[in-house]
Amino acid sequence: MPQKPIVYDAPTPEPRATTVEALQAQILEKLTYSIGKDPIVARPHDWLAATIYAVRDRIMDRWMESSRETWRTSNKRVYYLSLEFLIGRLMRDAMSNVQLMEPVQQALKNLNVDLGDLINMEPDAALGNGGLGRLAACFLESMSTLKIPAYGYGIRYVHGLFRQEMSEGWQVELPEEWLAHGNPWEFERRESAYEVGFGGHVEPVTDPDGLIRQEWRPNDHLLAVAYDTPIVGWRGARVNTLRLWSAQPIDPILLDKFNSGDHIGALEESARAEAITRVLYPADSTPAGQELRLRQEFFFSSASLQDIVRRHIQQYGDLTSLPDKVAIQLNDTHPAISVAELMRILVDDNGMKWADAWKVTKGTFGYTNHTLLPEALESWPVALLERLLPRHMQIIYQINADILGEARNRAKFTDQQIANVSLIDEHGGRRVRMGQLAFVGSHSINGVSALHTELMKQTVFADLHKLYPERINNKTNGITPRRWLMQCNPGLTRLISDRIGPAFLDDIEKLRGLEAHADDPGFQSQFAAVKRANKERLARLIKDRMNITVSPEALFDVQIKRIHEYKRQLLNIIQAVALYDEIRAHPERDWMPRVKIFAGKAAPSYWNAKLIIKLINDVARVINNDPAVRGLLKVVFLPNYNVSLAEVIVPAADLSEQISTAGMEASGTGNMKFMANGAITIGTMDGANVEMHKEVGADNIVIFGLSTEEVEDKRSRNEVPRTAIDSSPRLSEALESIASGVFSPDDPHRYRDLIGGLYDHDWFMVARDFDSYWDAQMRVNALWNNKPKWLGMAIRNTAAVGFFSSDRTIRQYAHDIWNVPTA
Ligand code: B1H
Repeated sequence: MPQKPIVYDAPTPEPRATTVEALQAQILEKLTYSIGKDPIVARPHDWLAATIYAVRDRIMDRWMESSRETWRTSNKRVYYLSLEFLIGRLMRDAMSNVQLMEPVQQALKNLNVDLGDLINMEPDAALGNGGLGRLAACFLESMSTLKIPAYGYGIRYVHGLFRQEMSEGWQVELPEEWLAHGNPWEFERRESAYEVGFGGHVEPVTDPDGLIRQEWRPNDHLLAVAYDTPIVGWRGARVNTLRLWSAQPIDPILLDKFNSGDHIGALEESARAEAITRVLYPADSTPAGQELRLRQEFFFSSASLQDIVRRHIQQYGDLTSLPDKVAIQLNDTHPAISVAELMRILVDDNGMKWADAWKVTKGTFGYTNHTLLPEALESWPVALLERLLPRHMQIIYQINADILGEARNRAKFTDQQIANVSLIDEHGGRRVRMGQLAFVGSHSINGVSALHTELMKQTVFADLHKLYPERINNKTNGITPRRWLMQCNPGLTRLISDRIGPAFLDDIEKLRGLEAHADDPGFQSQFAAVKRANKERLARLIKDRMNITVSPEALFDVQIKRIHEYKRQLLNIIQAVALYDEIRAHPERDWMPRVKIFAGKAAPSYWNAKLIIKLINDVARVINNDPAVRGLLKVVFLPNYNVSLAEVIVPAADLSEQISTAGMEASGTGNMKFMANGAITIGTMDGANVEMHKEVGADNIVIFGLSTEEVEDKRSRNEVPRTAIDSSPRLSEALESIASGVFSPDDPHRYRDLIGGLYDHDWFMVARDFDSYWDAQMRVNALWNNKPKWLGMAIRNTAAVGFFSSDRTIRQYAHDIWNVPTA
């Protein structure tokens, strides 16, 4: 059906007023007419929904204006394809970005409702595992802030990342239910639904003009239905759309089955379809190789591309102009099948010549790599792809033939180099390497920190880099200063503004102006007072949730992130044990109180990570209850780490633990959040820590440990860790106490193998970095005992965080990769 032409001057309603009176009246109106609740019986959740509806209305006008403008100006659009968007709560973010915090707070107060209570009631949208998903969320906000016409595309999981509970110190996973009370932020778009196929066969068909085309005839179909959420930028600069797909059956009920009495069978198709978008896979950094995961990947890639292509054709009529008007960024390899799907759409569905289609494809896609861990590189068995996506498998083979031809003829590659660039991995059962597919199908391939990008060139993508030397580039990650400074730390934001003026709110580099005040005693004491208030809030949370009393006077030493061996929570907890031994052995020394705070989830199938959580809890129980420690050391593991919890912990941290084995953390972004909030980093020269060290200066960060090259060298020589352990009495004693059951008297062998691994291979260099880490922690103690020194360093960290704003990152993507202008 032909679409109606768009009339740009169609009438629009009056924008909503933003006075307290108007908001108060509208919240009541929403409660009554949209939610159907009498204010005298309304429950807190009803007030939350009514408030969100009122705030949402004030974003609608800008949303429509933003999309009208893109149609009117024919500006290029950016599409960010990501299987994860770890957004967290939306209400405070939205209110703060459109300057509604104060009037809404007052309006609710007049209605006897506390805004803070409502904010804490909103569930987190936890549609992501960790850094990769949170990066996507920061990017969406920055793209709106920088007025880029952008869309996020992903999956509307019914269950986000599992809820973590503790049972005797062990992690237990429970389903997450963010949609239980409905989702007032989303708009279901039944009219934007696409069919997505799986399986079936490929048939050559002859066109009327005699050309032979391949046509894919899937035998399994379902619907992708769009749900849109508005994403508003700072000061309402622009409102973009996050479009999440939900899988639904084409026939909700098979009536013939139902009528013949098979009532369960009648719903089978529905259950099978809905399974695709039911739950987020909970493995961070390691892909789940299951068929359902591949179905998720293709499902959202196909729906997104159909939507992009439909919009483009509607506006521009043909697809050769796609790279001029569309940039698609692949967030890791999870959407990499898009390369084959776009080729299929161009060649099979639109009759484009292969070579032209390949140019269009490469011109359109960019690929971001987020990890080089070998176990994390996605690959799919050829047999599985062939069964699920037979036409895509053919296309992948054809792309591969072209690439291998280029490698052999143009670049004169050796057989080994050819094997390295091949899309097919031949080791033990053929598999398609999604990283290689994403690489060859993109004009830009980027890493997420300077170090990581260098390692990409030297390791996984070395030969592809030789073949296409202009493609790899770096885009160091960033975080949005709105959520991670202004919203989560209003006290610090006010203090900075009082001191250097509010210009930093719009130009974060202006934070550098704080350097001039870093050693000013008056400013230091105000800075310390803000930190103190944030620590008191966290101490209350720890008391409420864990019934552990911690003193806000103590140094808050924080490691919050996914639990992973390469992130080395084990190194941190071993140091706690060594400190415990030392405090008891030398009670006379001038110890300063420290609280080690941990939080993070382990992938449900990752045994060692779960065991490390148990170890932290076992050590915590012993240390926290030992009177000989006299409260000088406490260990706290806060359950169910998520974005909202991070927003409370980060502003309260004194010390930020960023201690991954060098070469293994692609970037890290938690490191940047702590830096913004005036914590000092203890860290290795890994990921973005390297650039933080450069920005803040060597005097304002505590660095320790082996370098990437030293780690590589020790691994390649199969060096044994035993000497490092034997030569360190402090480490030996701590390891022996853990391994012998001092912290697990109920099961003395619980940690034997975990600790044994440090003696045999110690892949993550925990033992070999221990002494250096210990010394660094003692430097931290000395700094803490010199408060003016500490505060000066902390202030300089906030002052130097500007580079790590996701606005800077997005500007670089926009200029170097997408070729779109920014505000
Ligand atoms: C990162 C992942 C990841 N890298 C596979 N890779 C996943 C891989 O479900 N899966 O299959 C999920 C996540 N996540 C992280 O990305 C890096 O470890 C961080 O260092 C980095 O800061 C972050 C953002 O670039």
